[in-house]
Amino acid sequence: MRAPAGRSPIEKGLDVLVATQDPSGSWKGDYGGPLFLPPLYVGTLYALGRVPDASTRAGFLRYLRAHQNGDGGWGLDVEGSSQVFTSVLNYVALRLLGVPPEDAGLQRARAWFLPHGGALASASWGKFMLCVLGLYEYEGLYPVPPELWLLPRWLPFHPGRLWCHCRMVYLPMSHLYGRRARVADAPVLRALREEIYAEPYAAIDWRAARDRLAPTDVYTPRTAFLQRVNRLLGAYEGMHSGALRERALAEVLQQIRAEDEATHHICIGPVNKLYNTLVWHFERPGGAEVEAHVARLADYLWENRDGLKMNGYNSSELWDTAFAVQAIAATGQTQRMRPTLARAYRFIVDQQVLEDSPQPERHYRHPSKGGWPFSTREHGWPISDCTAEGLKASLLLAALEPLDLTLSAERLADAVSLLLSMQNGDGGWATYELRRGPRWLELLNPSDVFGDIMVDYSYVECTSACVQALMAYLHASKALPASRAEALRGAVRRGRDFILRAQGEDGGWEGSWGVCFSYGTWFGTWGLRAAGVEVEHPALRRAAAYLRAHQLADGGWGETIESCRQRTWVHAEGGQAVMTSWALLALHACGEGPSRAAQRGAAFLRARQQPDGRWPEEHIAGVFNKTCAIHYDAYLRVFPVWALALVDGVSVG
Ligand code: LAN
Repeated sequence: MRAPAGRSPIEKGLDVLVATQDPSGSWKGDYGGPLFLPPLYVGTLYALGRVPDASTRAGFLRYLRAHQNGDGGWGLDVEGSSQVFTSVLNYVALRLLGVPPEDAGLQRARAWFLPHGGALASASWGKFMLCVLGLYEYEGLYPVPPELWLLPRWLPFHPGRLWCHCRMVYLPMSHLYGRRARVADAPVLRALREEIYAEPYAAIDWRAARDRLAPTDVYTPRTAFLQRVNRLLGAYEGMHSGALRERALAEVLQQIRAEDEATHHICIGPVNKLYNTLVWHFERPGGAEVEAHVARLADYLWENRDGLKMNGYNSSELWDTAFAVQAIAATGQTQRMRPTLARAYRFIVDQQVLEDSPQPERHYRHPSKGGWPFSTREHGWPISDCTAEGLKASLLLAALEPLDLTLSAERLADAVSLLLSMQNGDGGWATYELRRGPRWLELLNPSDVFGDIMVDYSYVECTSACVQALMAYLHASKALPASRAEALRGAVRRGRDFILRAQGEDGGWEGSWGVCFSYGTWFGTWGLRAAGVEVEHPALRRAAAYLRAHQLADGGWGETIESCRQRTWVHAEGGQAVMTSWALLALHACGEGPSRAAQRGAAFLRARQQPDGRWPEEHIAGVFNKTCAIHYDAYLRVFPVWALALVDGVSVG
C-alpha cells in the first residue's frame, strides 16, 4: 500500500488503521511471543493422535526454526536467551513433527541443552509435559495433588485463592498428575528418551531429578518454604488414600467441565486450554468433550511471516479495538472515520458479557455480568481493565452521535457495578478478580521461570483504567442518584491514593503487562489526571522529570524486556515507537506536550514512520509475569497515532 502524497503522518496512520480493520469491526493480529506454547500445542496434538495437516506442520516447522537462538537453544520467548525448558520442548516438538535427529538444527539444539543438564535440568513446567508424553517419570516431579481442591475454602492456601491463570493451569495438571496420565509408547518416544538426556534413561535417579534445575531456567528460586511443602506433599503422596483421590479427581473434573462450558471450550488461556483437552483425552478418549475442545484448538493459532504460532490468548481483539477507538477519537477526525468507528462500536457492544458464569461461587468465579473480556464475549472471563477500556471506548463513541447504536443505560450501569465490585481493599484493582490470597503465597511459586503468579495483586494499569472509566461515566451521566455518584467518587479517590502510593521513588511507575516503566508511567499519570490531580502536583512533576531523564539521544524512549526482569529501566539500543508513544502520552498528561522533550519525541515518531504509514517492527512491548515477552500486533498502529494526535503540532514552549 502506498499512501497518497501530502497526507500528514496522522492521516497516514489512520489510513493504515482503516485498511487493517477486520470485517468484524475489530483489530486483531499476532499475539505470539512465548516459546513454550507451540511445543505444548504440538505435544497435545501428538497425544491426541491427530497428525497435523501438511500446512500446519510446515508452518510450525518454520516458526520453531525461525526462533532457534544462535547458540542452538530456545528462549522463554522470541527475545529471550536459551533455557533448558523451552529448548527441550521445542526439540521434542520438531521430532514429533517428523524431523530426524540428524537434522543440523536439532544437533545444534542437543549440543546446547545436553551440557546444560538435558531434560533433567528443565524448569518444572517442561518436566510436566514430558511426563504426559512419556519422556520423563512422574516420580521425578514434586506432587500436584488434586486433594488440595477438597480443603476448606477458608484456608489461605486453598487453590481457589490463587490468581486465576495459575489456578486454572494447576487444576488440569493435578488431574493428569493424579491419574499419572501418559501416552502409549512409540518408537519416536523411545528414541527421544535417548536423545534428551545426558545419561541412559534407565540409570536416572528420579527422586534426585526433582531438584535438578539449570541456572538458565531460574527466575524465581525455590524457597526453603516451598521445599518444605514439597517434601510434605511427597510424604503425603506415599500414603494417600485411593478413595479420597477418586473424590478429589471427580471434583477437579467437575471444575474443568465448568471452565470448558463457561468459555465455550476456549478456556481462560492457552495452557489450560491444552491441559483440559488432554484431561478429557485420557478420561474419555474420542468423547464429546475431546471433540468440543479440538473444534476450538485452532482459535489459538496465528500464521505470520515467521510461521505458524500458538497465540497467548484466543485474541487481543477487544483490548486493541478499545485503544484504536480512543486513538482515532484523539485525532479529531471522527467524521472521516465514521464507518470505521461504527464497525468498531458494533464489535465492542457485541463483546460485553451479559450474564454471570453458571454457579459462580461453586467454581470460584467472580460475577461477570456487564464486563468486557480481553478477546471476545465467547471467552467469557471479564477483566477489570478490559471492562474499563470497553466502557471508555463505548462512552466516547456514544458521544459521537449518531452512530445509530448505543449501549443501554442499564448495560453501562452493569459495567460500572462490576468495576466497583472488583476494587480491592488497598484501593487498587487486580486483573480478573478481587485479591484473594496473602503475599506470602508467592513463596510457594513452583514455576521456576515466572514471577508473581500466585496472587492477583492490584496493578497500576488496572487501577488507572478503572479510575478513568469511572470518571468518564460520571461525566457522561447527567442524572445519577447522589448516592451512586458518591460511591463512584469514593472509589476514584481510593484508586487515586493507590496510584500515588505505587509511584516509585524516582517518579516512574513499574508496568506489569507492558514493557515496562514507560507503560506503567503512562497509566500512572493518566489515572492521576482522570482523578482530578493537577499537573502541578509533585507526583506529576516527578513523573515528567523521570521521563525526561530517560529520553534517548535520538529523541525517543526505549526499553527492553530486561526492564521487567530486572525491575529497573533498561534502555533499548534506540528509541522504540510504542514506548516513545507511551512516554509522550504521559508527558501530555503532565501538561508537557508542548515541551522540547515531547516535541523531540514527536519528531522521532514522524521520522520513523514509513511511506506506507506504518512504523517498522521493533522490540516486543508486552510482557507477563515479569519474564515472558508477548507481541501486541496493533500497538504499533495505534499508539503512535494517539501520541501524535495529542502532542504534535502543539507549539514548543
Ligand atoms: C494477559 C493478556 C491481557 C492482560 C491485560 C488486560 C493487558 C492486563 O492489563 C492484565 C493482565 C492480562 C489479562 C493478561 C494476564 C496474563 C496472560 C493471561 C496475558 C499476558 C495473556 C497470556 C498470559 C497467560 C498467563 C499466559 C499463560 C502462561 C501462564 C503463566 C499461565
